[in-house]
Amino acid sequence: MNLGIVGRPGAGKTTLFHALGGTPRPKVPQSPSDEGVVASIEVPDPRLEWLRELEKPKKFTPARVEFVDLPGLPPKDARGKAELLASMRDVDGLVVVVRAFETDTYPYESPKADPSGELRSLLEEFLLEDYAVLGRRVEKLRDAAKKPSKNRERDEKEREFLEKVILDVENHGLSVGDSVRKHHTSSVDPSWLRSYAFLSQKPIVLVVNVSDASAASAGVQAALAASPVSVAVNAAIEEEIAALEPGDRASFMKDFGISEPASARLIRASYAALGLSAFFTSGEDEVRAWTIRQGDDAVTAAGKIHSDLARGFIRAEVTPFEALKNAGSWREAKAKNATRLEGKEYKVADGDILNIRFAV
Ligand SMILES: Nc1nc2c(ncn2[C@@H]2O[C@H](COP(=O)(O)OP(=O)(O)OP(=O)(O)O)[C@@H](O)[C@H]2O)c(=O)[nH]1
Ligand SMILES: [Mg+2]
Repeated sequence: MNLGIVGRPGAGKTTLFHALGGTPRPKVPQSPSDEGVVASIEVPDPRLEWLRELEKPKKFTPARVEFVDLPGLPPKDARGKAELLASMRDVDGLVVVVRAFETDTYPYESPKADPSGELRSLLEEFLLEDYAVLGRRVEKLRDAAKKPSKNRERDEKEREFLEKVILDVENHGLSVGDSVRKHHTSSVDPSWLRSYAFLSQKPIVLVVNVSDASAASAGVQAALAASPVSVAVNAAIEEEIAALEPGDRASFMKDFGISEPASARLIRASYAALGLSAFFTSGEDEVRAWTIRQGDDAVTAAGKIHSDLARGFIRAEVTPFEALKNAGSWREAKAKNATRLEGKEYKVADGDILNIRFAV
């Protein structure tokens, strides 16, 4: 699962990518598919750190999520723009970066920062792109309907579905994504949706790239409020923090009264926006976070650890992280009956510590 970092040229996407822990891109210009543009980033989790303190394990393995640093989306038609939009359709989620810092070192469209305006124009462009994809597909299905085909029935169903979406977009001002969600029934083949990969269907995490001067401004607050998931980040400062040695990082943050970098919050928000959550396994050999989809059941979770655990699943011993933390130790947790037994269908909650009983 990955998120593409997108936005206008110079909004600070690459700076943010480095701040998240992505390695700097080599000086030579590269194509978006090249190394240095994709990074698998650890999901910082204070709960996992707490378990590390408790167990002092030989191995420590946080969850990871992948970020892709994409080129800036020019506001006007430009060479390569269609390819860029297509590569945005390939990712599972979007981190949309808008600029809320003033500087004269970069050739911006306008020197004045306008984070809300920038967001609005980007979202509008996503809608237009989706609408174009929709139109092209319907056109193709209408052409196909004129010729004999063994897929006729299926094509017809798909065309009817897309025409409903077009009506919603044209008459009710819905985004393609919202309309697709509205009409999503069992008759809608999930493979259609995967192949359209509508931008307005993707989860969005908004990053308002602030400076010290702009951080508390009304313009920034308004931009942050415009998206259900949003984080204010000073990408330039965060990039500096990320470049420090771990020891220096801690003292730097202490000096500035920061308990954790904003990028840590951003990574967690991105992970959750993708519909992911983590359960833990915890012992003296290893403390580890495992990624599942929100709502996955205990057998599915067990299968992440090893297929044998899913195949021979008997019961899951479940200890919610907070219960262990409140107890302070495994011994106390046991005394307080903090661990319960759950069956195959149990929906694993974020932060559950699991021990799978199995037999093969
Ligand atoms: N003052 C300030 N400058 C920043 C900040 N973030 C990025 N910059 C500067 O803005 C310029 C562009 O930053 P990049 O991170 O390369 O922007 P980008 O969005 O990757 O640009 P493209 O890839 O060309 O679209 C660089 O000179 C950065 O140093 C910030 O938070 N504050
Ligand atoms: Mg860049």
